[in-house]
Amino acid sequence: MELLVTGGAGFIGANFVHYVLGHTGHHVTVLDKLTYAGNLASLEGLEGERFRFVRGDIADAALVDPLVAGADAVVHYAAESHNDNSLRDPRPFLETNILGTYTLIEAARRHGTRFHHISTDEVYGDLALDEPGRFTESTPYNPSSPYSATKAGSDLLVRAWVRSFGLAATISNCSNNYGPYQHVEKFIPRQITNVIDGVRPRVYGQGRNVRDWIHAEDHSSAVLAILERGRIGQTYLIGADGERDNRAVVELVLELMGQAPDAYDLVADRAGHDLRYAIDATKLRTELGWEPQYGDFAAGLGATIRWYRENEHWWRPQKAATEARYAELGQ
Ligand code: NAD
Ligand code: TDX
Repeated sequence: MELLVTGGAGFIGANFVHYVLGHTGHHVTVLDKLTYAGNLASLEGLEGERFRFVRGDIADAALVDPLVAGADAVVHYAAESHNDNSLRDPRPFLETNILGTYTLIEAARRHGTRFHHISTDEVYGDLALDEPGRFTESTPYNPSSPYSATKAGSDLLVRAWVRSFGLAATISNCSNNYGPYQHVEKFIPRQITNVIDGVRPRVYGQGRNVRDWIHAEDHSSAVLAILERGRIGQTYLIGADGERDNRAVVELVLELMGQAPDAYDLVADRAGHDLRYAIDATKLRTELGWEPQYGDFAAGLGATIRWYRENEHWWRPQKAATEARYAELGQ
């Protein structure tokens, strides 16, 4: 297959590109605007017969149209992805997540191109800490932040294009990813790189918020399974039973990096901070036979810490500016 991967210079998109080139014979074209979050270094050395990179905006219809026409399938990762940024300036989230997705599905509809839309569990809002249930494909949408509201909007556009225009699309909603190539604005890489810099990790509020962690490579294998074997028009939730609160995660980072487990600070909370996300991935597991490979979180986190230690040239250019933005918010 000829795959058009949007946002392939970002964290999860880059992991997917490496995964596809390593595990299949598919060809990949990445379309990425290279915003502050995109990093060509994540795709270094891939240029060749099976891979090419195109710089551009997914909301640019004239650029998008021939790329979608030439692809057998579009895998749509490109997004503004950081909740904290969406609280400060929501506009780019509407432009990329809503108008960008609209531009892509219009092109896919014109050319009859298979479309897979990448989304998040945050579209479902949050759960109470003691709630026994988890998110399923039939949980009602209830997003909390400008980021998750625009992701929810993009999901609903894709669903409408399936129903109204017969778009050959699938959707996946995944839980929090960790692994190599993640921007230092995000929780786990921020704390790893803080410790490398001799700075104490910073945890929002009381640190009792729960996230359901999955390794980015397990996300990639799930997306590939849905792309190759998923039923058109269906949504699949992706998660690997990795619920942990933020304190537990940061304490494990500190322990794995040889620091005292209480060597972190509690700082100002995020506005509207979702309490807990949790995914029930039964449909993906039973229908498509998908299984995660990174069952051991401590081992996956240890490998991620090693990656950040060994790839300082990759993250160092973003670190100071990212911390300066957080400092303005007291975070
Ligand atoms: P990221 O911020 O690391 O990467 C986003 C990429 O999209 C960047 O390379 C950026 O340059 C590109 N981009 C942004 N706007 C663009 C535009 N207008 N045109 C073209 N390219 C543009 O994000 P990520 O964490 O890798 O997330 C990727 C996708 O996965 C997003 O759709 C996100 O909602 C979803 N997701 C993320 C997580 C997570 O834990 N990070 C979990 C579930 C779902
Ligand atoms: O310094 C920090 N301290 C802290 O306590 C940061 C950056 C975050 N946090 C908390 C907030 C969250 O409870 O850690 C948790 C994870 O934060 P983020 O890495 O910002 O992720 P989150 O807001 O959960 O959203 C992520 O998962 C779902 C991705 O950024 C989204 O793109 C994805 O949709």
